[in-house]
Amino acid sequence: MHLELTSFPLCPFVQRAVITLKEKGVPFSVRYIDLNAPPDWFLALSPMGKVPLLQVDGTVLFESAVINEFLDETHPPSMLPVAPLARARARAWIEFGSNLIGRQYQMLVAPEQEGFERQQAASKSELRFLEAALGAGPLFLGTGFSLVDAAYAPLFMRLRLLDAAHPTGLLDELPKTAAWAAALCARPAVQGSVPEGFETLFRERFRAAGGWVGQFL
Ligand SMILES: N[C@@H](CCC(=O)N[C@@H](CS)C(=O)NCC(=O)O)C(=O)O
Repeated sequence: MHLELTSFPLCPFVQRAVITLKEKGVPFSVRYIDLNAPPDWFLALSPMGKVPLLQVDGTVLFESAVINEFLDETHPPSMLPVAPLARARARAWIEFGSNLIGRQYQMLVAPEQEGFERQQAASKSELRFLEAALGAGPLFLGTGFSLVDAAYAPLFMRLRLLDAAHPTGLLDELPKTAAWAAALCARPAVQGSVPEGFETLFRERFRAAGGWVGQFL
């Protein structure tokens, strides 16, 4: 099976798929595009004009959660629980993580401090739900790496960069979430899931985006 991922270097949703591929040790190739000037071949292939795309022997898959479930089903052992209820719960928290990634992006590009703080407050409320959902750790479902972990690692990696520049306090008083974030950021597959120079690219992009927080990056 030939797997070709289409990526934008800073995209957290692409990173979810890369983490899953690396955790499973599955070979794949990547081609990067510039989302500010997407090539015609990409626009012709991507139904929503978004990355990630995963071409599987030429068939196009899109949506990070769908891509990750496909990778999981085709490369056992599974990173999702077997029992339907536990499986559905894991999927629900993956979707919740997508929403948090969206809020993080809104924090990074909010033109005014007030908009930044509004997203920060909303993120904090949502993270409290996550804290309540976490077990004994160190990972979301315990000791085994799951697709929930793959879904949140990009969020926490970016939060670290943001916190180093302008402390958000988002993980303060959320000890389980903070420990989970640290465990994810320490994993080799997570560290190896971004292209070289990622931190610099991240800072440059969001400085250039003109958001209020960009001045600290
Ligand atoms: N729900 C999608 C979100 C993917 C997404 O938003 N990708 C962004 C880059 S991080 C994108 O391609 N944006 C281009 C656009 O919206 O035009 C997923 O989980 O794959």
